[in-house]
Amino acid sequence: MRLSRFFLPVLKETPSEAQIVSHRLMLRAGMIRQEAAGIYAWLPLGFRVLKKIEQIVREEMDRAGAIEMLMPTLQLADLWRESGRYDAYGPEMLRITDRHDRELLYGPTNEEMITEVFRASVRSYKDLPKNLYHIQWKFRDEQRPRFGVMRGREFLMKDAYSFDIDEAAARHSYNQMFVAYLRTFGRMGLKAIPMRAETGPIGGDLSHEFIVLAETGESAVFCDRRVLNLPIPDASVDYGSDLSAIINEWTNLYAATEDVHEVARYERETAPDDRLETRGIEVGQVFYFGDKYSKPMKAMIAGPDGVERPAQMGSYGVGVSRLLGAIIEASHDENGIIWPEAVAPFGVGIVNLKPGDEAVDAACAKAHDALEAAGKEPLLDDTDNRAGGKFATMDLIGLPWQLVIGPKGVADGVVELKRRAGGERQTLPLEDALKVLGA
Ligand code: 5CA
Repeated sequence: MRLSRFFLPVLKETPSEAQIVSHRLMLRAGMIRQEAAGIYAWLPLGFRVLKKIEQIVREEMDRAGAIEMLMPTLQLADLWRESGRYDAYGPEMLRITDRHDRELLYGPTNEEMITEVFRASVRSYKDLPKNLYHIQWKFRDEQRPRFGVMRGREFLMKDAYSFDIDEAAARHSYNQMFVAYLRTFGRMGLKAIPMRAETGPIGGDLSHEFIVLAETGESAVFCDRRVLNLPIPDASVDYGSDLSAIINEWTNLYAATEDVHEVARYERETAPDDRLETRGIEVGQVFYFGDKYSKPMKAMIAGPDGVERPAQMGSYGVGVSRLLGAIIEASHDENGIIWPEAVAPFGVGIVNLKPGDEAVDAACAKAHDALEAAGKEPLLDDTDNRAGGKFATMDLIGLPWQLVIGPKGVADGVVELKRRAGGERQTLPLEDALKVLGA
């Protein structure tokens, strides 16, 4: 991609409405634009990251055996009357009336709809287990939308729903999602700690929130700091096997959000030196709620004994759009964002220090095309902005690598390669730089 053709409306000034660094950087880097309180347009740079994050979530869901589908954003109010949540949900639900006076709502979550989809065709234990998910926009009319994509009103969520014949099988589904979440967030370069949590309007009595530690997080959290060093299961993890050893390892050390924090237990179970009391960002939450929806909505399954019982369900959410904010909170410096490779909008930024200079243009085009062909997604700054401005923009948008090509270097047969994360620079022939970059 050439910057002259791209759309990257970076801001020079720090927007005054943004209170936390990720919100400021997303606005300054031209990733999002607020269209209404808590409602954002995803500009091309932000959209590229959103798609990368979504794809990692998808790959790990698929690996764990969940099946992707897509449900609509609008839902019938009557569906929510069946579960009893239509009135219970309160003012966070955006209620809509169509031209025929039918009551609809913009989905804040999908337990009811998936239960309806499921009960329409599944009747027997032989069809279980099933875990269905989608990645879809949600709307919650939050009282205080703030911190940009962190607490939006319209936001992108991955939500998965599992159906099982009994509690033991449902717990296995829960464990599968738990492990998939460890992997998902780990792949994005995040340390997300599973913590015991309140179930809120989703219901049930077993739930974990996955929390990225950050001073700017909305939840106060208490944990044993040794949890930060636990190993993340690798891609060869067998989701069909008993996963309880992994779950136990991750849940034995104390970790709880303030809503369920037990001071006495915390002090008994953690050594004073291991206590970590800080704040965090909830990037995902898993719930086991049994028959809370399947019973009132009559999603009945016949077991091997022929007796019908309500399906045992769980639901599993990931805040896909919130993750951009969480990753930036965890990975930035005073000059801008530092994207982990796996979610970077482009892999390499090429800075042309003298557009119009034939030799420099040729070297830039060569680097661009080679990197493009190798799938490294280069962004070539071929604009006539000043060099200082180009460097500042590259640091701001945080691509993992910067390849600087100017007339002096080209005359000497070299370019400069800079790693955004550590700031290390090396001067080397273009061919060698391309090799380092994998092209
Ligand atoms: N149905 C369940 C699980 S599928 C559910 O809705 N869970 S949730 O309420 O915990 O939301 C799932 C995830 O969405 C949260 O962990 C959080 O990361 C994200 N999320 C929730 N509210 C917002 C919001 N207002 N803005 C951005 N992300 C949000």
